[in-house]
Amino acid sequence: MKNSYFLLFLVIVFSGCLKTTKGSEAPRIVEQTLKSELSPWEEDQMLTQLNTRDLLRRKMSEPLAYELLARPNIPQEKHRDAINYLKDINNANFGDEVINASILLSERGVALAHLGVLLMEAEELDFDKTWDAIGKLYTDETLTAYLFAGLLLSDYDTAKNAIEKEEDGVFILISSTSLVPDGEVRNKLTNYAIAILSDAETDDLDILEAGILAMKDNEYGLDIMRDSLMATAENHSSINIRFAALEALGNEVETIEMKAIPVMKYDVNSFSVKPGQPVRIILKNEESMPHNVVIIEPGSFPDKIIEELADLYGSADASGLDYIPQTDTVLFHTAMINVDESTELLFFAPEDEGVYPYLCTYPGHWATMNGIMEVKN
Ligand SMILES: [Cu+2]
Repeated sequence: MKNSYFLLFLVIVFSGCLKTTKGSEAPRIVEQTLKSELSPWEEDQMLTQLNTRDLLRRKMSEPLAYELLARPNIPQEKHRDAINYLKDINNANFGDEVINASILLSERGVALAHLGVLLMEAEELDFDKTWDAIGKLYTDETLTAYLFAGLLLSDYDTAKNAIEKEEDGVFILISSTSLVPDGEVRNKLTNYAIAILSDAETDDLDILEAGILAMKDNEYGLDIMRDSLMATAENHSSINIRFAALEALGNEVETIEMKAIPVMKYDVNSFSVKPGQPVRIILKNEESMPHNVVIIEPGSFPDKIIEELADLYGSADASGLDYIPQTDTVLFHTAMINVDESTELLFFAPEDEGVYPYLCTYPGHWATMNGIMEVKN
């Protein structure tokens, strides 16, 4: 009995709510119908449907400014115009406005790296506001990196101290180097990265990679880093890092793009490299079965490798080993990849000149899937 009283009470309250809502909304609807212009919401909808050319022809307005900023593939000066317009109507400064727009547009789920580029033009960013924005926009990694870079540009010491306290602080600081425009702050960051990278004890792959990347477009940093990069290229335990260091030094890595194609064939049946040369093989599987590329000792194709494969195929762990014989015959090999997958193999070519055969070791494939890598000066 008590329950039904309560229900009745709810019904009365609820219908009361309905009435109030209706009452308060009715005049607004009339107001909008009377206006001949589009409502901001209607204008938004209309703008999102316009192609870029038509968009660029329109007179600037608040909705147009946001629509321009939401599209990465328009000229940067248009993005700048949009920020300047918003900055004037909101009475804010340029940097604040880039941050405001970023937060607003992040709700649309678009990548906003192009706004990060604009951020580098701001004279000064407010520390707390920017730090707060980093917390809100952290899922957009590139934009976040720019926000950190913007903080460093505004107040290097304060920003550096704050960033160093973060878990990935060193990584963030080094990554920022390539984002910051040339100048005093970029030099400071470069020196910071050099100090970290020259430290023999640094073996954090992410930091090394970020550092090498930071130096890539930075002649000043590259000059100073040359020795240190060379040592990295020669000695690092990760071949990825060694290759990254070599590429940062401008050394040529020989890249071979190879496809597995129907029926059980490679599209590349021979290539040549220099002794000791860094080689990258990119294998794409456009065939209908799993495939790999296995480079073997000169003279071991076909008899020796076929014998080793026959032994392997009979063993229980053959597929677990990706059909790679665990012998000295095998020099380098890619992973076994499935249909539509691709993989990358990095290695330094043997120092000895010669003809090095390669083949696919998936059972039954060697006869049609083979080729030669010639090593010669
Ligand atoms: Cu195969």
